[in-house]
Amino acid sequence: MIDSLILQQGSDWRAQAEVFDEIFFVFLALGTLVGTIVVAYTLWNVYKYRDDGSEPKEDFDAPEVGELPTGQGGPKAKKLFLSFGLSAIVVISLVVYAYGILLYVEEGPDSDEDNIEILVEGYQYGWDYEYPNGHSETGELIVPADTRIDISVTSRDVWHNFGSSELRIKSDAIPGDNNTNWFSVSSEEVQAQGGEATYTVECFELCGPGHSAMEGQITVIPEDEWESWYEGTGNESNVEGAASVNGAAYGGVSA
Ligand SMILES: [Cu+2]
Repeated sequence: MIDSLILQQGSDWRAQAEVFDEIFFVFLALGTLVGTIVVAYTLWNVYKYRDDGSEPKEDFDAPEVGELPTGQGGPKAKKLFLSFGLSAIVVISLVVYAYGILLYVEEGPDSDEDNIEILVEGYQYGWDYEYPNGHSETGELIVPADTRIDISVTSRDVWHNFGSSELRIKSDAIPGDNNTNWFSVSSEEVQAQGGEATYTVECFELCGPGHSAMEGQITVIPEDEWESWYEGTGNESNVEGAASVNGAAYGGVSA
């Protein structure tokens, strides 16, 4: 369930996939535990206080609507306030826990080394990626392993949504707006996938008749391989002019 390999090697970075799976597991476990206790306690009381005909009915003091139960809850309805209190503690703990862990997802891990910033631009129907040196690619985003990749997502026409299910990243692509997100893939994972880890990119916002075919790919390669590839693109960009060079130099999909 949890793919803990999508991290930076040898660091305490946690992949978004791992964080989301943990939140899901904690809520599932706690929900199951609380649900089991509540249902079991209810059934036990239903059995314990069943009407077996032995109690006289005339002097039964039935509670009225809006009245706090006092009888079985003790003189000050202890059980009632105990259950309210426990529920409040559980709910507040979950809110604080989930908020804290989602802040990490929002901000990303601390990185001593340089992060790589990629500008992602959606269009009908595909994805363009622009690297810091001005080089751009269509369809396939090639990035190094063990590096934090910061993406800034926008669109040049209508609303799209850039996302990869496997990496658990997803960001709205809105014209005139930039949404940021990040991901990182470890070199162990790249090795496990045979020296090149690939992840499908899809559009998650219905954007027109070509929406369902609006796919791209994120390709993660070892850092040294990536660096020599990236240097090549820099030269290429200098020769042919920045911004709109579409050399599918590394090979793989192109839109
Ligand atoms: Cu789209």
